[in-house]
Amino acid sequence: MFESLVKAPADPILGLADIYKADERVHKINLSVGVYKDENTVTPILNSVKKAESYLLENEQSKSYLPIEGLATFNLATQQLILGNDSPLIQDNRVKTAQAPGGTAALRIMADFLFNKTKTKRIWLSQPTWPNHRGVFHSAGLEVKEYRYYDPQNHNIAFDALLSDLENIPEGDAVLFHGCCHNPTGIDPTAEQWQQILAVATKKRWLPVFDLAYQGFGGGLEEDVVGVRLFANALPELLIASSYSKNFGLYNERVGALTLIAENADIADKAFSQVKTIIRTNYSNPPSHGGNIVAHILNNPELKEEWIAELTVMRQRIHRMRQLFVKTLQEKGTNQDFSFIVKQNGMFSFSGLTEEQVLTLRNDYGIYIVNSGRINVAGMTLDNMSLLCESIVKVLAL
Ligand code: PLP
Ligand code: TYF
Repeated sequence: MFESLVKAPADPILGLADIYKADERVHKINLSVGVYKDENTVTPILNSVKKAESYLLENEQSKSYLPIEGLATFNLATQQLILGNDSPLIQDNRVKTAQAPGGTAALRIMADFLFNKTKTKRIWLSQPTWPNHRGVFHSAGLEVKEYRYYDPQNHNIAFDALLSDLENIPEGDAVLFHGCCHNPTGIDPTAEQWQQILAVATKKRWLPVFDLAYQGFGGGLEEDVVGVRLFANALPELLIASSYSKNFGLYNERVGALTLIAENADIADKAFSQVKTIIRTNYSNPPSHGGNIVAHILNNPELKEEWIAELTVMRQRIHRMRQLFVKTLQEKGTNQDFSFIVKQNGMFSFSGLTEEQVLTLRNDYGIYIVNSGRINVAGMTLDNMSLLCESIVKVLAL
């Protein structure tokens, strides 16, 4: 039966990691996969995480199953982090959260819930978006369409095109937004633009859903959820898939959450019972370790403060690298204006490099960038910056 299968294409991002690993050049630079790296190109375990882990090692009593929806302390802390400690939505029991194995699984639960339990059969994604979005929603059965998002000429959001596309989306369809740090462009709507998008959602009655994978990597923990909170407080219903992979550095522990907001407590309760049937027939219940780490940190004021400080260090390092990158490109003699890179949010920069230039950088210089021209700024360091910029300037001049 299996002999007729053809090989599936490698993931455009994860596939590059394998090629990078096999590259024997000593000066190779990895700016592809979206993983934070420190000044020594190491993806560190946060001190707050280490402390939570040693606490768990001492105090964990059992490895029995978690509930289908995961740890209650994790789920409440997640709601508070996204919606605010004093959110009336939480007080009114309109919010339900299920701990999930990463943001990806949260997105997949969202997709299965929409397709199997609601009348939504179509979802609209930004053009461009994280490549796995299409796969996840398509696999669940949803028809996947795109709305315009990016203006490559001005390196900015194509706001008029975006609004005009959103105006034409039928009632009942779902529309996915990146809560912050849009992957791959690094460009988010302003608070004013979120207001305008919300006005269209309200008028057209399509369902906004959020992917929040980088809270704390843009402006800060509060700043990065301005859009999500605006929508949550104004609309009767919302779904949010969030991830702790980046902001806690817990990539391989697989820790994320699906949060559902409904019009009242009764609807929330019923809808969430359907979410739980989806989880039950998929992975049954989430892994405990990562969720316990996050819950322990978020519910312990001292550790939470330490985590916020560590998150701030990561965010600020990326911002410094953005500035240094633009400055060094200039020093190496580029005649192009790259100042837009400083204004982008999060780990990524949409550089404007063409696929041909990206391939030349990979083949001739050992510099690994995603084919779309997306650069992981967190892969830059004081040590590799000069070689990186010199190589880019050479390739730009070809
Ligand atoms: N959504 C976006 C936009 C991402 O960039 C990522 C990971 O990079 C995810 C979701 C998935 O996160 P996780 O690793 O928690 O599954
Ligand atoms: O955008 C990135 O670089 C990361 C990498 O299932 C990634 O999202 C790719 C696939 C995946 C998880 C992470």
